[in-house]
Amino acid sequence: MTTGYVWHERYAWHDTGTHAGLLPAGGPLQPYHNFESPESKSRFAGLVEVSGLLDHLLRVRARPATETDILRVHTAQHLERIKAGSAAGGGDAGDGASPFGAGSYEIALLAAGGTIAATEAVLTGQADNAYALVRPPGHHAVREHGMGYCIFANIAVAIEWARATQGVERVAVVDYDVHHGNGTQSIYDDDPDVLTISLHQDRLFPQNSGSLEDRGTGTALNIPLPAGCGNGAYTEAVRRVVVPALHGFQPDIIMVASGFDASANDPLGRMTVTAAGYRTITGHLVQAAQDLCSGRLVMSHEGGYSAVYTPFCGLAVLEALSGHSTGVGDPFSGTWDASPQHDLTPWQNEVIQAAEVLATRLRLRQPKPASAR
Ligand code: 9RB
Ligand code: ZN
Repeated sequence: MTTGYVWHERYAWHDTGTHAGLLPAGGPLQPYHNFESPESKSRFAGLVEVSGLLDHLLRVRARPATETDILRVHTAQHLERIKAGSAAGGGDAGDGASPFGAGSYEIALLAAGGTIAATEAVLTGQADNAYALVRPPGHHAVREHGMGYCIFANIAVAIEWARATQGVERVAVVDYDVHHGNGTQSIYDDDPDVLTISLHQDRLFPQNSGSLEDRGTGTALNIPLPAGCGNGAYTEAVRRVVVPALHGFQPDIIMVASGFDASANDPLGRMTVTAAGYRTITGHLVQAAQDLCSGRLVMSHEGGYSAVYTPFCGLAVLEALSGHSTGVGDPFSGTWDASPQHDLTPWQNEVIQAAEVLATRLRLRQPKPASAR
């Protein structure tokens, strides 16, 4: 299997400023860094190289998205505001929680464009699947503004590029970041050709979206898992809800919002997924892509704030995508894999059961017959 891989050092230069985690520093808050700092992502990129996996991946060059690419998804006002703010030394992308620095406009274009480049590698057959390790993330950004650390909706920009230039028609988005993929969902709320599936911690962020009842006009599927879910709940939800929904939808390509903030060591999420869990989830997605769309699967990096653990979760995902094992494994597995928190509980199962029902009731345009695809 050939797996495309995007990383650009410039992604680490996106400056989210001096914070104390989520909050601006000051008063009683000693300056620290923003949770959304370059560390977890650049250390992931470092491990991809040091583990030797890089030698088994196809390096895909990141390129900036064009204004045309961005404007297929976002308003001109949003683009102009980010461009001007970035040129003036920095600002906030929209919600008071998405700070950016000088030059972040160009870096955000490179993040959206990196996701386009990964998608292009897969659609042109250079790669079977691909991983875009980009920053800033994208899944909270709505058409009119940024949100939750996101500036532009990287995956939506890549989807619209693929639909406008590559003849792609039906796209499924699977979002396993611990936060609700509200931005991607809102962009496709009434589009029967794009299915958005989000697994997330119930009412974490944004606090009032992503409930089971939140279904857009029928093309969104939300699986709001209670805090405390581990590998059991996540892999069951993917196997019993996500995979059947994908089979019902029959996408031309599967896009994945790959955040590692549901991991056992994350400061923002309250879940306990381990590298083994991410490996299993990825295995299910790779299999679904093989069954449905010639293996076409593109992942774009979102959250994940444990600087020490995110790299190993990411490596597990890349190994599962490429089919190559580095032998590095998960040095932390002894700490977390034996935890009873991985067992599926009745209250977790209840949510998954409810979502299983919803997966059979999506309002989707009939797929074209296989002979016409
Ligand atoms: C807002 C605040 C947040 C909370 C969570 C995230 C996670 C993003 C992510 C981002 C920002 C505060 C809106 C604090 O990882 N997504 O995948 N910020 N929340 N103050 N205010 C006004
Ligand atoms: Zn997140």
